[in-house]
Amino acid sequence: MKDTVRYEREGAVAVITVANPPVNALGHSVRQGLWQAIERLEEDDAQIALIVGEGRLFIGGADISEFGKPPAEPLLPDVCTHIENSAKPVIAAVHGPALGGGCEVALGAHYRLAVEGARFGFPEVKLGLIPGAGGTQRMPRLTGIGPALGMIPAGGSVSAEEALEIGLIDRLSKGDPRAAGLAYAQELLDQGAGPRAVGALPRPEPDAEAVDAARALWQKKSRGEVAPLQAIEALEAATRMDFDEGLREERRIFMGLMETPQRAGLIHAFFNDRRVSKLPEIEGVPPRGLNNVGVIGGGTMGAGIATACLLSGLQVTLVERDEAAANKARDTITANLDAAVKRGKLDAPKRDATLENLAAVTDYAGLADCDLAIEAVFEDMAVKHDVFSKLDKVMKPSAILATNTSYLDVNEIAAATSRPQDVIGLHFFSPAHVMKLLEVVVADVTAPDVTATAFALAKRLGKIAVRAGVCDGFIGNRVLATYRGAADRMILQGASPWEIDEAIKAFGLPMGPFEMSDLAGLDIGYMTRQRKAATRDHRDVVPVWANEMYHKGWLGQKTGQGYYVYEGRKGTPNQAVAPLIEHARAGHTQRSFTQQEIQRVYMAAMVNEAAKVVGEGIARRPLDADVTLLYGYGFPRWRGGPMHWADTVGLPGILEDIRAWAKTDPYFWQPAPLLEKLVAEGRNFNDLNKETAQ
Ligand code: 3H9
Repeated sequence: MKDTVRYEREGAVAVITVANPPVNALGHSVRQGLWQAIERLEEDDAQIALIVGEGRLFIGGADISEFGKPPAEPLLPDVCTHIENSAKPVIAAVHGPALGGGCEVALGAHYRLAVEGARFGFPEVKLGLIPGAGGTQRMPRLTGIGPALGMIPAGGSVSAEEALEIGLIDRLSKGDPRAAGLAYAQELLDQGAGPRAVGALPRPEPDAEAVDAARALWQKKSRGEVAPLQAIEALEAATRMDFDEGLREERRIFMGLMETPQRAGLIHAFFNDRRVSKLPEIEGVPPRGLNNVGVIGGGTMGAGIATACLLSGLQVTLVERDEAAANKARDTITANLDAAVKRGKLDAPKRDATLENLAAVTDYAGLADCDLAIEAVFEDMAVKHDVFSKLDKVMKPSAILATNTSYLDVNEIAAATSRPQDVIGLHFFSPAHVMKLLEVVVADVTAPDVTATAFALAKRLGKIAVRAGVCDGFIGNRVLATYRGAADRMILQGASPWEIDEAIKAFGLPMGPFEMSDLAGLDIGYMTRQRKAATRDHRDVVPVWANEMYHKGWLGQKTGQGYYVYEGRKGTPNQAVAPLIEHARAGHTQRSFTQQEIQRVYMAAMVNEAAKVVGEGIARRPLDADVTLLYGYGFPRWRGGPMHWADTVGLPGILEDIRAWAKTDPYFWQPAPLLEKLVAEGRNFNDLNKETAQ
């Protein structure tokens, strides 16, 4: 077994170092090492112990990759209790993050010191769990229930300074945690300080009002996610149970959550966030240098992209067609940055300094020094060709030329230049400085270092990049078009837009498709239908009622009515839409739909199209589709993503549904060949993820 915990003596102090890179996760060998270190402490003549983490951080938590496997002893709660029961005092000296089980190890110690830059957090709910090694019982004993209710159900964290303020730690220091810890140990020895168990502290005062408020908040916020509410139950238990009983209650809830599909979905999402950028084609390929970014077009999208780049410290040159448009773009960017100041993401002096990195110009010549140009102009191939031929003339030879198109053929755009290998799609989602997803659209001859640079840019911008191939809509919008199509078909068969929205929200999405239309504007959908009109198959369903709504000027939130009538942002169903739908239903057999039926149809359409996207190589792996839907389309993270969800419910059942529906609508319900293949082979999407794992 790896030697992941070291025990060394520094005079009277036993220094216990957790050394399990990259994040000192508390895997089996670390738990065993910590257990043995405490045993050894009892046996030798050291008078006090100091626990530190090696590398960038103290301890990143339990080893998530062990979840779902049979637990191996010693279990983490027992390790923490073992530390707490030590007859000699134990100090935890924390630097960097102490998360989840890492925070719990620190709470098992008798004294806690943190150096500047340390953070204490309980991210367990983000994995569908609650702290399971005493965190819900020890934290409120130190801080009172209030701060614990603020942090644990939210999966939040506090800085070292805040931790000191709320009583989570005893001391704040600077510099090297080992040196600071040794000095603290000497002080404690000089004082003759003994062990001081957090578990021996009195129960925290009950606070029914705070508990009720937290329950109400998380019932509203969690949209079907169970862990935050369960965390509140465990914290409430701390106020009325003795420590040991509270620990058992915490364990009971923790083990119950461990068995849930939500835990599996969230952990799938956790690892996918990291796997999505691991692609053989860019492994070991150094990205090109990136300091100056050009943005062409200063509309909502261009200004958002410029804001995102500025916020990550890049120099930005924005090109608009005239002075007035350039000034307007600057105003939009300033407003975006002001909003960031209001949200506390930026302070005013930093905003002013950031704005100094922006040049808004009217001449493409201003882009000559840029390392990357991102075009965000009108979605029309002729316009794009014009922009790219201008970029080709002015940009330096090593520069990357990117388009933010959301559906146009990137190969065709690249063909307008003399350097198609330097052209790539960077599909941002609106608002571009807020939304986390970036689809990196790799064209036929895009050079690997251009793709590597796109992934490096996403990382710098704090975004999640997904590689996509070229097709209409790439991964996300192509899948969206299909499940939207399924929703329109259900309308013709008798479901109302409001029933569909309710069913989709009950599944866990923040919005249904028709609320989404209202938010985006019905003109967007109308324009897309116009664009596709020439190539549309006669069997495609056209939502004629939506065309009528467009012609009536019911464009959604921006005009005060669409599928809903709005007072502020709150909408109530717009009954005036019903007769338009009724008219469109002529000739279609009507039936009623339950919420489950709506969800089944909608999800099958999503999964089937995503399977086509993977089968055609537009998405490299099922996990790429999962990440896209999670970060760009509000798919509930606790369901892991549509492909993970499909694996959970079983691919044969989904295929069976699709085949049954194909009997009456063979055009829309064409099973994805990949789905058929996987079912025939008795495999699932995750098997495919594993096959492509490196
Ligand atoms: C828990 O503690 C439960 C307990 O209450 C009770 C138990 C009984 N385990 O993110 P990075 C991997 S629940 C296993 O890129 P960074 C990660 O996959 C746990 N592996 O680094 C990646 O692998 P690869 C509560 C983990 O510097 C590599 O480490 N804790 C774990 O950007 C580097 O990760 C959490 O939820 C883990 N716990 O950020 C903390 N963590 O290189 C989760 C990471 O093969 N972790 N890996 O792709 C984090 O938030 C960040 O990793 C951290 C470092 C902030 C620590």
